[in-house]
Amino acid sequence: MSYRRTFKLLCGVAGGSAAVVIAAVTADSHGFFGEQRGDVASRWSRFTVLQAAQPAWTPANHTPTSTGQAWDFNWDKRDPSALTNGKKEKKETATEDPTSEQDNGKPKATRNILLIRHSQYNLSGVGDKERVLTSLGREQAELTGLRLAALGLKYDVLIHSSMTRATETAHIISKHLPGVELMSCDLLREGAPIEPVPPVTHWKPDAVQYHEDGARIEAAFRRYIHRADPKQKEDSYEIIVCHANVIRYFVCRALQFPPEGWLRMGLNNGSITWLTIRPSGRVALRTLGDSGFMPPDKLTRT
Ligand SMILES: *[C@@H]1O[C@H](CO)[C@@H](O)[C@H](O)[C@H]1NC(C)=O
Ligand SMILES: *[C@H]1O[C@H](CO)[C@@H](O)[C@H](O)[C@@H]1NC(C)=O
Repeated sequence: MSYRRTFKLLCGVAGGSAAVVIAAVTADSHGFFGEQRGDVASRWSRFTVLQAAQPAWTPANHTPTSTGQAWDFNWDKRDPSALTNGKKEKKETATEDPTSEQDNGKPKATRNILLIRHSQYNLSGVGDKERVLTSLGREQAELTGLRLAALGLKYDVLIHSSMTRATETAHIISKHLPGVELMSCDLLREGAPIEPVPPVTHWKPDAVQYHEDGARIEAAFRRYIHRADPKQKEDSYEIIVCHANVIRYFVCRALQFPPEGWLRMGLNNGSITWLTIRPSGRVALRTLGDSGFMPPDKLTRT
């Protein structure tokens, strides 16, 4: 249980001592108090401390505060109201026609993007070509393909990064989705999107790598993650098989979270991350790194 959740639990039950005790036990078993688990007496003394602290926790000092950042509805530069603003002003004196081209220019469909992390590959391979899927990786891709098929969605296209591991994963998934067009794309290759905050010591790409990959991965984001075109009549379901860094960066950008936070998330191999983009430009993350459809002994992360 995270600190945040524990905190919420505690806040939600101000005054209810039984629930406070439960929350405190949970917090304690997770080292929340920064101590080893002590004897019963010392635990009870901690509860006393907690309960004594309750009256001070008024809504005024534990309500989360907003950062004040608004949602940018024109994040993909396809917001029709932003596009037609200029025209509208010029046409101010013209008679209002609700069926004008302006109205027809509004997106109506929802886009669903299912981002799949490639499955496990041979890390000892030298260069991309040798980094082929392991036998477990091939099994994972079969499971992901079965899952996508079982979801029964009307997939429009299966796009994959041109790297070997993503291509292999996509081809295995493709067997389970007959008739869905396969496309390869260089923009989706793995890379270093932006220097992560906080920094990590085990992974330190050169500045030039961020400089090159960052622009490319941002280009991939702009190419694939946007609201539907006004001409699109029906909701769409697109599968993109790519890489953990690319997917995490996409999620941050799509949700308008700080992009440098991408490394705070982890994704299992073969997992499904599902973004929904409404015609209004609203974005929802339906699942992040879902791999619950894989038996635990098939799960891998790093
Ligand atoms: C992984 O790649 C290395 C280097 O090419 C190779 O020696 C090794 O046999 C490969 N392992 C597997 C399980 O394929
Ligand atoms: C999935 O794929 C490769 C290695 O096989 C790694 O780069 C990832 O971190 C991830 N994990 C595992 C264990 O496969």
